[in-house]
Amino acid sequence: MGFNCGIIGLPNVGKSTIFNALSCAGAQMANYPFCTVEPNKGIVTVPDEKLGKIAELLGKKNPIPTKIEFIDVAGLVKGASKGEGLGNKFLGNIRNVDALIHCVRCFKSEDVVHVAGDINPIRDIEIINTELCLADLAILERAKEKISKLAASGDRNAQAKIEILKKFILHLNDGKLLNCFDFDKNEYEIITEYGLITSMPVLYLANTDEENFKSVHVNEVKSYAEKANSEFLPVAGKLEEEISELSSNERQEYLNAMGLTESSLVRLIKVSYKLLRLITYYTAATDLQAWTIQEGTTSAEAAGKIHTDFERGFIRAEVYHYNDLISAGSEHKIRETGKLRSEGRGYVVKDADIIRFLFNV
Ligand SMILES: Nc1nc2c(ncn2[C@@H]2O[C@H](COP(=O)(O)OP(=O)(O)O)[C@@H](O)[C@H]2O)c(=O)[nH]1
Ligand SMILES: [Mg+2]
Repeated sequence: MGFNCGIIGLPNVGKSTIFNALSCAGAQMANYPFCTVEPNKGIVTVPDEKLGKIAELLGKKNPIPTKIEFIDVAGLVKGASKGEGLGNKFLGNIRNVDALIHCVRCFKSEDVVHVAGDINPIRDIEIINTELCLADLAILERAKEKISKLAASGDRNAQAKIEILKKFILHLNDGKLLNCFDFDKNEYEIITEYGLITSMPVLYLANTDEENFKSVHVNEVKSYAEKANSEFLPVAGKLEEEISELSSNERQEYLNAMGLTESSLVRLIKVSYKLLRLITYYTAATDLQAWTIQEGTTSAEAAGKIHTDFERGFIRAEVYHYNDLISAGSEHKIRETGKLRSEGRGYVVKDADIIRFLFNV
């Protein structure tokens, strides 16, 4: 299972343009194929320089990279949480994603109508965030209502849960997203149970024309993201869409001329990785394969990502690090120099660990 990001924002801010740029760029780069599974859903291979190196040193053919899914969610409008537009359906769609890419319009264009009249990124962000808060509030109020009888009858669990729900409600009523709430373990369980949208990490993507990368509007989005402890990325959506349609030589020339070393596709994936606190580990017992997990995942949990049996029957993990492989030059040398470690189920997996799971089923 990979990770997925929903692209949200008001109508006409460039969501589909960016999705198209991603899918075209991916379709053209043999190394990072993008596969459109539904008109608004695409899966892209995560660029990974280490994978090729490992394949070379371990003598593995056709390594399997890890993937991220992007979903172009149709435009949210004011009142979406009350079912305006196609509101509820789309809010339902984004409950299942791991992170949100909030596309904000910073470009001016006489030809493209702005639903709220003029260019005002902070107002736009707040329209969307208010809808997301209202949608979560509705869920929390309903949840509270549902267990209130039980709590009134003296049920300790229900009472504790209601206290947590109330804290979340207070936080949201303050106009703040739950992703800046400092959860403890019990609170986190409730977040997961209800799939609360505002608890997801957000990347604010300022969509602008290339000459306006440092404009006042883009800077407003940047400071907003900083204050919200969120990631920020400026993208020239329309230009990227045009670039993605060029041949690969022309595209490289274009990027060079713009002083960019990598396409927005690669940048967006890298920022999404950071946003989601994702790391990659590798297995090579048969095929060489990259796996995506969140920081802090233990070896038994990581094994469970491959197969639930692996977690249940976990015995131990044989681990070495990518850097050790690079300096040793082969797995044989790794063993010889004692760099191969044996780790138990509680070992916290590091980025670029190469792991062999031993299990018993
Ligand atoms: N000038 C300019 N136009 C853009 C940019 N991004 C998107 N557009 C245009 O804005 C219109 C709406 O874009 P679209 O991606 O369909 O918006 P969506 O409703 O958010 O999916 C299209 O005509 C795009 O070509 C941009 O960065 N600059
Ligand atoms: Mg669209």
